[in-house]
Amino acid sequence: MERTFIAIKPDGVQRGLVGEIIRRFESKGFTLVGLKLMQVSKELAEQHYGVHREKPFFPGLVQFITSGPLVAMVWEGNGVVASARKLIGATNPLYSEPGTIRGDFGVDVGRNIIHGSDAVETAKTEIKLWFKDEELVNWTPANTPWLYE
Ligand code: 3AN
Repeated sequence: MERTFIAIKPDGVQRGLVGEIIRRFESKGFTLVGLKLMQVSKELAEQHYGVHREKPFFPGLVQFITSGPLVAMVWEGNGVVASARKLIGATNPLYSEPGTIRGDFGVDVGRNIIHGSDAVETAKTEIKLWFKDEELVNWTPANTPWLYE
């Protein structure tokens, strides 16, 4: 079963959106297999956003991600990587559709509430970066026969 890495960034935590965001993933039918509240180190932030190292917004992004508690999660389900990106919405919340997390709750690309892996391979790398194997739980929710044919 496919898995993706999702992080509620410090703005989402400070704004009290943790419950709302988890509810959206649960209601959709995805399974939570990893969850922790953490203060992110500069090293982890720089590794996670390594592809953006040369971008002008990189220092501000690292500063922001390390500025307060963040909720790191792994969600599992059929096509969860692409589906989570749809639930999250476009990178710039001003262009995210209403009904998406960023579309409903954000106005600034530098404060876009949530991160979701952009591809299955990226998800594998990010899950390894953020979680130890023993922090992930393999389980099958009781409602599975009502979610999958
Ligand atoms: P996404 O998070 O939708 O995959 P990326 O990977 O292009 O978007 O960007 C990673 C993060 O970098 C974004 N979530 C956002 O926080 C930040 N970011 C991207 N573009 C900008 C920008 N022009 N100004 C400030 N921050 C940005």
